[in-house]
Amino acid sequence: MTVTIERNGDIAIVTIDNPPVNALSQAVRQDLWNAAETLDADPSVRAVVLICDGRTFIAGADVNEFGKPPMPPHLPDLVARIETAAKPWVAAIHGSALGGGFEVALGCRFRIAVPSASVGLPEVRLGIVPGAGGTVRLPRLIGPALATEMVTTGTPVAAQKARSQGLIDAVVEGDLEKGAIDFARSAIDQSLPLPLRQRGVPAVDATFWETTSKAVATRARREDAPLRALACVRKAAEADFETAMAFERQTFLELRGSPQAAALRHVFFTERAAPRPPELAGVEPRKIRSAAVIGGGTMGAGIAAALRDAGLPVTLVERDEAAVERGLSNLRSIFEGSLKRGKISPDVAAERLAGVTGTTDYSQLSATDLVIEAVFEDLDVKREVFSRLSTVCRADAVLATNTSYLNPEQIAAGIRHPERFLGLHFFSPAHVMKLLEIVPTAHTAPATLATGFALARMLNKIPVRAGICDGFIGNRILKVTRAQAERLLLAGATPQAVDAAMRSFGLPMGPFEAQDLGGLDIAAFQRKAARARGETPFAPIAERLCALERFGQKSGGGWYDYAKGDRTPRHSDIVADIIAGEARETPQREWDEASIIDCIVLPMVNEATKILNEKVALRAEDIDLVEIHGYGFPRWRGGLMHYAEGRGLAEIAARLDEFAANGLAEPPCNHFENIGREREIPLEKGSN
Ligand code: T1G
Ligand code: NAD
Repeated sequence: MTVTIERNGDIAIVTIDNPPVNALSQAVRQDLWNAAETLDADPSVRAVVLICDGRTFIAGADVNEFGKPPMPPHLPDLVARIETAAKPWVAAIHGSALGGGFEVALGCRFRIAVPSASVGLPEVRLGIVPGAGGTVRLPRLIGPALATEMVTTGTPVAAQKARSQGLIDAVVEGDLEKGAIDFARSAIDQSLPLPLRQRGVPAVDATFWETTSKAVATRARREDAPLRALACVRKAAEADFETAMAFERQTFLELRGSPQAAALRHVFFTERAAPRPPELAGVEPRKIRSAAVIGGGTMGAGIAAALRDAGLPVTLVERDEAAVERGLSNLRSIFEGSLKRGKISPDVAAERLAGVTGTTDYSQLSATDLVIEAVFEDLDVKREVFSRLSTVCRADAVLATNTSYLNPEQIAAGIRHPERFLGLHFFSPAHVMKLLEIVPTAHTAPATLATGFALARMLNKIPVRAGICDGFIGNRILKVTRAQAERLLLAGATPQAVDAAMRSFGLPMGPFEAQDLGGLDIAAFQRKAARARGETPFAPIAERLCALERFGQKSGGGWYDYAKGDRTPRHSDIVADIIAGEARETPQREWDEASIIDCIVLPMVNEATKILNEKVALRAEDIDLVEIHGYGFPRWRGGLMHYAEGRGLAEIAARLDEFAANGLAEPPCNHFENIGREREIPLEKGSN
């Protein structure tokens, strides 16, 4: 039994126990239905409290049932059954009431929650719309404007705010079950509010739908679900309850089988699997109770902030007192930024900063559990840091480097206890970006590696294991993206056309805009290092721009020109001349959007395939996560390899051959069609 019924006088308590998150499996739906029948038939019951065991209230429909034929009782019918029950139901919420879980709560006459709870309709994040009346009941409860915000973004609302918006009726401190029973008992002595189905939708002004539709379309880019969710809320406002319910159900069923929903489901499960890779099953991570960061620059400060956000005390080590002050001031700016954006309160900001000790003295690290190095990208400097750490720190302290391009094996060469060393490659800004590449060396112990994954869980990051090569997984693919973008320029495309095509594909920014924002100098520095190693990196135009000190927005121009104080990219005659000069030998051709996209994205797939063949990445899913969380690859495309499988690997290989014949890309690598995916989700064709 997933549902039990207990009694407290004239109040019945219905408890769901379906770990891990009380999802609404068929069994739960059936048991709840039976409970409603039983309690309606019992004259001694005057009200019903619906509460959940375990970590959370109902987290939604059971996503595992999405690929299967729907089984009765269907969720919309169950919600209606509860809503029309003879006794009022009170939803008592802890954890999250999400999706179908919140829809069940909307079917209840009252909702109360503990202060740490949140409620929401996150269906758009799975490429669908609510399927059990969420878009129809919500505008009746809080009006179309707030309802639209909730269903088109999918962002959950925390209890206090939910109370002030009218989403819930009360926030209860202390024991939830007792609070719910008391609430129910006092509610039945007063006149009951109408069930939501009997209420009207408050009016909005004439321009609301048009304005909102434009805003949602801009935010969603090419994602379908948010606009479809808006259409459902609008239907709820303009049609009667039953018509709106049918419209929502129809939209839900259409979207559920769509390629976007399949891609988003794939990402959902992949993200949840990432922190616990099967190869580390049973390996006990080391305990992390304190941390240190060496270097308080851009990355060091960001990493320190992430560690503080997770509640760890942090020691920040810099090379001299002035640098310590700069590092602490970098951290202060990060916390002030979070404060300004309303993410933390002034008290929390002060507490976060107070938990950081700045020092130049390595001996303060003798008891620290984890040390992350983020000093200059220079092998000698890093080796010097680790030789000091390896004598000062405990033999079982985990030592990590945040290097982007250096070889962690060389950084760690000669340190004592090399089994405690690994690479932890954070992305900038480190307190915001979700991706963490975890890079073991040949000596890294399984427990050290497991500690990297455990740390990712503590920091709420998405960990991906990467093998050692130039750029690990993400930056190695990025090099191909950038080289292809330049090849396109040489073959007749403009930076504007390339950037527009990649935005239309779903990236937040095109490759040239992105370089102008981040600065062209970092990549130039890396190319210089690569040339010193005897390699021949391909960036003929970027090299020319750097020679002119056109480093991007920060120097007033890069791939584009910028007016003072304005970040709008503008055409640059200088860049056009450089491109024309470099392109003299290359045949020019017309480029449409789809060909530009193929000429960039398909070589990325080819590189990713090499990465898999070399076991630099262990799973195609890992590449999906790296691209989504490190580089803004559209989530609704499921990541680079999910997209590739949707397109068809044979078709991609043929396209790569065509590009290669024209000198526009490398031919497909060996074993191109063997990308070794371990997938559970059925494949559906991706759309371009
Ligand atoms: N169905 C099945 N399994 C689920 C699940 C779900 N809805 N949600 C989570 N899990 C599994 C997850 O895979 C993991 O499994 C374990 O629970 C713990 O999750 C009709 C259409 C609730 C905030 O989108 O946001 O309702 O790896 O690691 O950090 O309109 O899970 O342990 O085997 O994430 O404590 C809408 C998604 C569905 C909620 C808990 N609901 N879940 O976070 O744990 S659509 C959602 C979450 C819908 C109706 C429709 C989070 C969480 P395993 P976790 P957590
Ligand atoms: P940065 O120049 O902003 O900061 C480096 C800091 O290290 C400076 O504050 C410097 O004073 C300090 N430092 C130098 N030598 C030191 C020593 N011996 N002891 C203590 N502190 C010392 O550089 P950054 O951008 O923060 O990069 C740091 C590392 O992170 C590099 O290895 C870089 O490749 C890597 N990384 C950078 C990014 C990025 O986007 N900037 C992303 C991922 C990884």
